This record gives sequence, structure tokens and C-alpha cells, in this order.
Amino acid sequence: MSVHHAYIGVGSNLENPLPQVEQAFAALATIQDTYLVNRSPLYISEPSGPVSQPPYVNAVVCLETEKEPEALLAELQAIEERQGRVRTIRWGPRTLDLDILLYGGLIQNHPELVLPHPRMHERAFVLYPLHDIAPKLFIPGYGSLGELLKICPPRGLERLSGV
Ligand code: ROI
Repeated sequence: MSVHHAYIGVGSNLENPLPQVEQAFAALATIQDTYLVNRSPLYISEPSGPVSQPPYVNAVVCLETEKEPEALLAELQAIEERQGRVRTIRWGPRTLDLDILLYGGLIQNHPELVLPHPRMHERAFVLYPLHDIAPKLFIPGYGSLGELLKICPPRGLERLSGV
């Protein structure tokens, strides 16, 4: 059984986002054959995308897991559902969004799960919290996290101190 590092993007902008994200950390820590290694500070971020909606709370978590990517994705979707996620409009607001950003050095293009996450390299609300917990990370296909940060200003992004 091999162990992989998986980085998970966490986001919420409905129904009390701060407790939603804290509850998600707790739920991620209970996944079988998986260990929660680290979590980033929390950030408040302006919504990106075409739909007008409230600001997000965002963070990134590092997991060590024996689960295969698709099995891990199923666990994340179960947590989203338990926290009341309703999939309505694309790019719309959500109580909880859990995205697999990276799964070790894996590159895959399956329709149900593209790795690395196809938009992570241009999203400040992903790159900055990721850098807090893994500053030396290399994103397969995109380059070093440090270089990506240099071309992605932290616009509309505010780190909450003390968390
Ligand atoms: N914008 C921010 N700031 N944070 C998110 O987590 C987030 N998630 C999304 C879209 C709608 C693209 N915008 C976001 O899915």
C-alpha cells in the first residue's frame, strides 16, 4: 500500500463560511486510511468567476492518504454533501467546495478528475495558502509554486491572522 501526499482546496461562501471550513477540517481528519498533515491559515477572498456572490473563506489542507484519487474524491464529495452542498449553477456560491489540487506528482486527464487541478495555477486563493504549508512545492506541468506566485498577485485576498 503506498502513501501519497494530496493537497485539498477548501472553500465556502454560504451558511457561515468560517465554521463550514473548520467543520471540513475536522471531517477531512476522519477519512479512513488518511492522515491530515497540515492546514493553512484561513483567507477571505473576493469571488472569482462570472457569478456575483459573497466573499469566500479559503484554505488548503495537506493529507497523507493510501486511497486512490477517485476514492479520495468520493470521500470529499460525501463531506460536501453532509455539509449541505447543493449543486445548482456552475461557478455559483456554495456551502462547501473540496477540490483535489494535487495528488503526489500525478498528472491525469480523466473526465471526472483532472490532476493537477486545471485552474489552480492562476488562483491566488489556492496558491497563497498552498505556499504557506508547502513553499517548495512543484506543480507538475506548471512549475515551481514560488514562480507561479510571482505572476499571481494576491489581489482581493486577505489572510486571517491567528488561525
Ligand atoms: N472564488 C474564490 N475567491 N474562492 C473560491 O473558492 C471559489 N470557488 C469557485 C469560484 C466560483 C470559481 N470562485 C471562487 O468555484
